[in-house]
Amino acid sequence: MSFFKNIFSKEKKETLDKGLEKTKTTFLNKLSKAVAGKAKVDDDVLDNLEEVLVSSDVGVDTTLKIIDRIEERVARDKYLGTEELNQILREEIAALLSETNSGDETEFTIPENKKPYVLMVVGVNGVGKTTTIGKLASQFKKKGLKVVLGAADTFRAAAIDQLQVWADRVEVPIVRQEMGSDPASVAYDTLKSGVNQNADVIIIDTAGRLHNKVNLMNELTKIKRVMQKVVGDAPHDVLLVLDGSTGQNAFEQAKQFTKATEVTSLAVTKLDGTAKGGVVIGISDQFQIPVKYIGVGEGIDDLQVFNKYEFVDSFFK
Ligand SMILES: Nc1nc2c(ncn2[C@@H]2O[C@H](COP(=O)(O)OP(=O)(O)OP(=O)(O)O)[C@@H](O)[C@H]2O)c(=O)[nH]1
Ligand SMILES: [Mg+2]
Repeated sequence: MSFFKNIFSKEKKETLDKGLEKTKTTFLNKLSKAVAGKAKVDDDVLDNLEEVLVSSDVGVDTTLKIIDRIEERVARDKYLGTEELNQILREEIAALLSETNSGDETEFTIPENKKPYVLMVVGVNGVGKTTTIGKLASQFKKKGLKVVLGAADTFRAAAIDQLQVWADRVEVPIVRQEMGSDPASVAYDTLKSGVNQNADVIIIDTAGRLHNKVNLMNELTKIKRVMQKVVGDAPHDVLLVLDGSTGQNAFEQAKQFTKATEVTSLAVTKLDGTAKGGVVIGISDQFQIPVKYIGVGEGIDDLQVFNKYEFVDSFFK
């Protein structure tokens, strides 16, 4: 058992390393420029470091926390060589993240006492909701769980078809209606069907694009209310998907969405191919809502349970 677990962890690490490559290379390049010609960490180096962190999308508030920690260390240790800065940053960022709710899990799991476990996926258009649902369905299915998908993004015909493609690929049932039908009605049908089929996990896709924000939020509220007619405490998780490649934009979206509707967990996608992966550090630090998953590619296995220690490890390796 532990043998297989080790193999899996190694694969996970390789995927994560590959996914974070651009972020890491860019970051480490900037970092080495920031300390060029300097033997010790002084005010100049700290100023440069601040710029490096902000420009790596860590976010201003989190950057200031990190700089404070390093200043404290400089004051305590008197002499900090710049060649140690990488290691020190890694330690301080890990320590900072250890205080957050994000990234405590290592495996795709759901609570045992919720059956069916209802997961509703929200977020603005194009962030990777449907893809994340497909990947999640695959992971849950691998765990031996029975998964049912609900195509409650009825705003575009293509959205329904796209979820169907994932359902076919993963080989899980999907509940769908015509384009333009009431999303709450699709969600209701999905929960009914899930309960009938004795499903363990039900995942509901929702539209990111409606005529305006108020409409969107009202619709999400309505979907929740209608689902509760079937499963009293549904949804058990409202997962907000954010596109990590938009950097600070993802951050803003998280702020606005969490203000407008109840969100219980976060997924940050498209970390591969972007240098903005630092945003995960800022989001983990700034939100009470945990980052649960990260997307590191378009493939079916390119969704990972976010673990802050693995993340920091890959980030600084
Ligand atoms: N590289 C990369 N691409 C991703 C990732 N996640 C999603 N994508 C791509 O992002 C694009 C949009 O993904 P969707 O899943 O359709 O996004 P959505 O939020 O459902 O979009 P709408 O249905 O239009 O609201 C697709 O081309 C996906 O393949 C990721 O982790 N990495
Ligand atoms: Mg979609």
